[in-house]
Amino acid sequence: MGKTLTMKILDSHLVSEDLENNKLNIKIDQTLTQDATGTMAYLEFISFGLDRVKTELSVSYVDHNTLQNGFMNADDHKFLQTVADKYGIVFSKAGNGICHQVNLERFAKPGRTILGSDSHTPTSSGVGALAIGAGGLDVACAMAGMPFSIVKPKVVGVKLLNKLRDGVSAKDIIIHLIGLMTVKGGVNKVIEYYGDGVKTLSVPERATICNMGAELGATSSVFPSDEETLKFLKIQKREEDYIPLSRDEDSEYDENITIDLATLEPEASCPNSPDNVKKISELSDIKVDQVLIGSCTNSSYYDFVKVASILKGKKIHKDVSLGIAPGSQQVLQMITKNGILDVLLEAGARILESACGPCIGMGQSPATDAVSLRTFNRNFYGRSGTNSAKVYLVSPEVAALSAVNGYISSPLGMKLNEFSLDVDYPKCDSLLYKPTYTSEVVMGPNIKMIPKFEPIGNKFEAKVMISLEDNITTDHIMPAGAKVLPYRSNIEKISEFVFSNIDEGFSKRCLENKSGVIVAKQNYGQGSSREHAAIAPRYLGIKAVIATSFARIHKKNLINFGILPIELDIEAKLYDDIEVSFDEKTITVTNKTTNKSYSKENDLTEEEYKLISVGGLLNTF
Ligand code: MIC
Ligand code: SF4
Repeated sequence: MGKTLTMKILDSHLVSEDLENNKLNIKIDQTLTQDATGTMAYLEFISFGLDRVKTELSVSYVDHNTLQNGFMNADDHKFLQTVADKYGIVFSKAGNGICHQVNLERFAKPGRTILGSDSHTPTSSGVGALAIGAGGLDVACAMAGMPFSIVKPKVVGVKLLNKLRDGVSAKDIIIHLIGLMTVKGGVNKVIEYYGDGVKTLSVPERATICNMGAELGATSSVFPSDEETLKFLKIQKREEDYIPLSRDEDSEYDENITIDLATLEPEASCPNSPDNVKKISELSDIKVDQVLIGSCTNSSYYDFVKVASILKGKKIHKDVSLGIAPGSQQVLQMITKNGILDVLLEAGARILESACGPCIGMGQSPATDAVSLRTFNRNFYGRSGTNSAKVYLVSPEVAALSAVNGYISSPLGMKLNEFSLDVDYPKCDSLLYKPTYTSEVVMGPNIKMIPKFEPIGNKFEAKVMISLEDNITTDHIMPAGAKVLPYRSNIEKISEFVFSNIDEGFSKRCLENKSGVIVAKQNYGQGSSREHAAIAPRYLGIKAVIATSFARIHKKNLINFGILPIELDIEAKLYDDIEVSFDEKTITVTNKTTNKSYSKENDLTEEEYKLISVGGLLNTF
């Protein structure tokens, strides 16, 4: 039997295989970081004592926190720039664009492994790379030349048939798939696309699909490298990076899904979860207050061609605020040169910086109870900065048409070809800096070294500090947004905000009790890769998270920082007294308040057990 594309890339990067635990250790060719996770990742890298990175390419982007309200963000940027220069990392300055968009344009290569400290790193898989999101410490280890360990993924083959109809978008393909598979359906799986429909999708469309594969909890997504990939690399003036790559015809998938593109219609992820999917036709009487077009999911030139085709000669509805953030300098230059920017301005759009911006709650928070249509990838509770807002995730086409009409509208059947895709793609390097290995690292006062954590021990007592339901996101655990992001390099300060959107007293309660556990149900820790969602609770004295199941990246982050993830479905309320004891073989959890005991086989690998025993990965260096 032949191989899937996923297994071809994994096999060509295999360093070792842990058959007993079903894990693969793979070589990482390229890494990327962004500012909000990068400061931690580089503090960790520096603590290894190496003099330069050992990857083929590492890139440090500044795109998340560019508000600079106070000295903190700008200090972070300076730190990142000097670290990059000293240790051999390419630096992408604030203003150059969103990490995933720029990485796709400038660096991602077919057949390469890319590890990024951001959950949407798989965007780069749109060119046939295998790009994976991870916590900062895992990326720091990869920069130090260490292999990255993953659960050997199940490969889901998604067969795409036929061609999308006019007005239906790549975004609708992935929203549809998330509706089918749910936000936990992709955990420890790679989603591999194949079939005749693949060749009808350009690289930016494939990147949109791979990007939002993160919302399935998938390890990654992947497309073949074919004629379309070559075309994309040619227009990006890096044809030499092309290699053809595809699955063997006789390869078989662990799971199979077929999507007939010709039958899809525009869809939306409704509040507050990407898998709460409905057809746009079912939502068409909903009045819209805000429309935002951008983010790493939909901010390519390709997207703006569609948007401008809809907005040409039109004005947005008077009750709608339309914000547009081009994904990169390149996209901004192109829409400027090709007349698209004029169309957007004449329609009444507000042009935002090429950065994550409102996607991570950095500005543009909607009004109380407002309906906000966004071309982004996450609509988790509170993420927009307004807890009562209703955020719908939609395609750029739906967003633009709805901005004009003032209510959710379907573009099905609209021909959107007012502007050409066949234009020059400028190579924008003015905000990209190659390392000179000469800088000294500059560390402002808000950048604090990571606290040292003691091991939790093999037997401990703790109180339940919070008891939660299914699908708790890292946005619940460690909110982002304009108020909190400035403290991403300061664990003590950021820990004040843990669970603050849903439980204001959490951090104070933890500090008073000193030893705590978190109890939750399915898919705990879905969403972002931010390791702060593990480090800050650890700082507050959390020793274990007891959940029915965990999201991949977050589980690893917990272990990396010495918190024990226990996969158990237990009944427990706030302040219940819990006793945990574990060895290599068994874990026992006793709820002393209710007198119930739960026991299970310890499913940590030897390596993970060792990390918990010593208090986390940083204590091993
Ligand atoms: C996100 O989309 O939630 C982020 C912000 O990009 C995160 C990273 C972070 O929290 O810094 C992610 O997706 O990993
Ligand atoms: Fe930035 Fe949003 Fe993409 Fe995260 S999802 S990288 S915040 S644009």
